[in-house]
Amino acid sequence: MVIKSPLKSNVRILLLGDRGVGKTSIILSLVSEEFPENVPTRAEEITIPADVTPEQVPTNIVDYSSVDQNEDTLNSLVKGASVVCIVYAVDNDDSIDRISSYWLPLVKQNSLDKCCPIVLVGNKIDLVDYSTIDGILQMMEDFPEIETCIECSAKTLKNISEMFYYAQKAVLHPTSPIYSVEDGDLTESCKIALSRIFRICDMDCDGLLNDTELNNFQSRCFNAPLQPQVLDDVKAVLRKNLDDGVQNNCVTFKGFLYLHTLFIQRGRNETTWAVLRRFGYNDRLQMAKEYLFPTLRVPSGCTTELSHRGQHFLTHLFQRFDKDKDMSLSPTEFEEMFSTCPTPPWPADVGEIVPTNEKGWISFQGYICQWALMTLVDLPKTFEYLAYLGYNIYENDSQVTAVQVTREKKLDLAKKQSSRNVYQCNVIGPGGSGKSSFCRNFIKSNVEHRKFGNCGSPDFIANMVQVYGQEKILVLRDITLKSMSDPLQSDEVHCDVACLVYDVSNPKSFEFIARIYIKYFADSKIPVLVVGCKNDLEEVKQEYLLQPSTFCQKYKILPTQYFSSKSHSRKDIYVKLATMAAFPPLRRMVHMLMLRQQPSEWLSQFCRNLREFGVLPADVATWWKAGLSLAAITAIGLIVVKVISTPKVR
Ligand SMILES: Nc1nc2c(ncn2[C@@H]2O[C@H](COP(=O)(O)OP(=O)(O)O)[C@@H](O)[C@H]2O)c(=O)[nH]1
Ligand SMILES: [Mg+2]
Repeated sequence: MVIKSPLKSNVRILLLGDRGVGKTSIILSLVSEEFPENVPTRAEEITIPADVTPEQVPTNIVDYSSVDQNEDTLNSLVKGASVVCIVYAVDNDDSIDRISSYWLPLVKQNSLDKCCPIVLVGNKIDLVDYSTIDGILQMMEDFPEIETCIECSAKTLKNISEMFYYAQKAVLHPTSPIYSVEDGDLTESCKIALSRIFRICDMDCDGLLNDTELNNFQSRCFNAPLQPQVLDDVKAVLRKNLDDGVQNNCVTFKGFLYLHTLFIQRGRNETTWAVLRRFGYNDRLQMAKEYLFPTLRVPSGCTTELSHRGQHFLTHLFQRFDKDKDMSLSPTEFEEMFSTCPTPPWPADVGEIVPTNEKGWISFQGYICQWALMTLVDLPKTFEYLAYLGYNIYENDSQVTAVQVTREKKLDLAKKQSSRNVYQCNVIGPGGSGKSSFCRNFIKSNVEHRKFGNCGSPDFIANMVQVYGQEKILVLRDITLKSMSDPLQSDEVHCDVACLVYDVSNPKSFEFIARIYIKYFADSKIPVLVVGCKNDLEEVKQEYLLQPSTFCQKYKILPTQYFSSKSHSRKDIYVKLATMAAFPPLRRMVHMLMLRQQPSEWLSQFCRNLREFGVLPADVATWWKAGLSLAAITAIGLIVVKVISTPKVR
């Protein structure tokens, strides 16, 4: 799909100028293709259908006559115009003087802030053998709102259709945003936009555009590759006019800017505009909202993740900028990667959120996690940054294809298996229970006892975990309960798996999460894991009617997992959480049975898991080793499931 440039939906051309200069004649000769001998004072408004205009935009042509229209009408005509053609007669100096003394100020007054482009039209060239263009060019320097000028004759039809084409172009491809006639150079914002475009096209990041890159650029902007001869011609022009427009047979940024300056100076604004629009810029050279934020409907109960195309694009982006191939981004590499964005999407120092290397530089894994996290919690930002980074150009499509909306949770539950690749785990517990250390331990390989900085602990932490050989991303959301009666918001409850955290050394800690469990999770389908933190301290009796172990038994949830940030870090808890998220309907770890693996692997994995989670005596594995048939083992497996899943409250 090629994205159409966001052109205007309609062009309104108004002809002004002194009486008798030939406005009405010009309009009528355009329409009838012959010079009208007898003209009315004013032509009726004419609509030219889109398909017969060069730019395929419906165009209205509006005439004005001081004889039958008053000043108020004139003012409102100017306000409604998208471009004004000020007509003068080349044989009438008065009509030329009145351009600057009367017509230009009048247009300026009425076009308020929208800066209506102006085309100067010298009519009746059939009557003289000289040109007025030199004097007009001088006027253009004084009035930047004048887009262009043209001489024509309604009588001989010379330049009549061209004049309307220029007027149309002045609206659709205006000069002033991209080129300053005064400075004879591209405007600053145009240079900034072209610099982003240049960097996106510079695939090998060497600061130059080689033939392949130029060809890709051309194909993407104009849907046709460059002819080899054209490439040579372009470079020849650059070599002739610039010292450093070409380097190692590649086009430099300076050369690239020079080419655009040439296009514009030769009246080919539409070329530069086509490039700018293709890269998302609007008429004010800002990136258009529709381009940055495409609409994607995300029904409730669904989440958003990167699609294969999105992941592929981002992986490739990483490879391009990881110049030293150490699978992490140094501050310089990071800065360069996001140099096409107004600001980086996240700070270079993200070591508190995702995995980094030992220097604190974001690793490839961390980078993917960070994108997954952003796509999960802030989809518009993902769209915005994909656009800045050139996704739409590389993939020739909107950013929507970089994202996939996951299946509704209800369906996941019905199928007893999550289709998601990114799971959100809400880690809920009272302040000081050790939640944040638990979250932090997920991304830190070495156990550090450092306190969080002033900004406190981050709300989200993401890392990859293996769930039965499949790489999944687990996002931990840190939610602090300030008081026992603190209610949870709906988004704090809804997640793929909940982790309720209490402090084993604090007798008042468990009641917080017990209440939360009963109020929000007991009747929900969300799997829950209870984690007792600070396991290195002495466990105390909880001041609650049930002790954690009895509580878990009563509500048929997995036994409490113990964690200490001071001892050897337990990564298996995160795997458990991800596994529970993957197989949500079964609260107990018996959902391991749902795995689709090779029978032998399936069984050994199954046994290992059951033992690990303490639901099977250790010697089951010995039965297996003793050579019991596969079928028998499967039968045992099923019996175990049955026994465990039968409700039995003790
Ligand atoms: N020789 C010549 N006469 C023209 C041309 N265009 C208009 N006229 C004549 O100039 C007079 C005024 O034209 P008109 O269209 O009514 O001017 P308006 O008042 O600006 O609308 C008419 O007599 C036209 O025939 C032209 O290109 N060449
Ligand atoms: Mg007229």
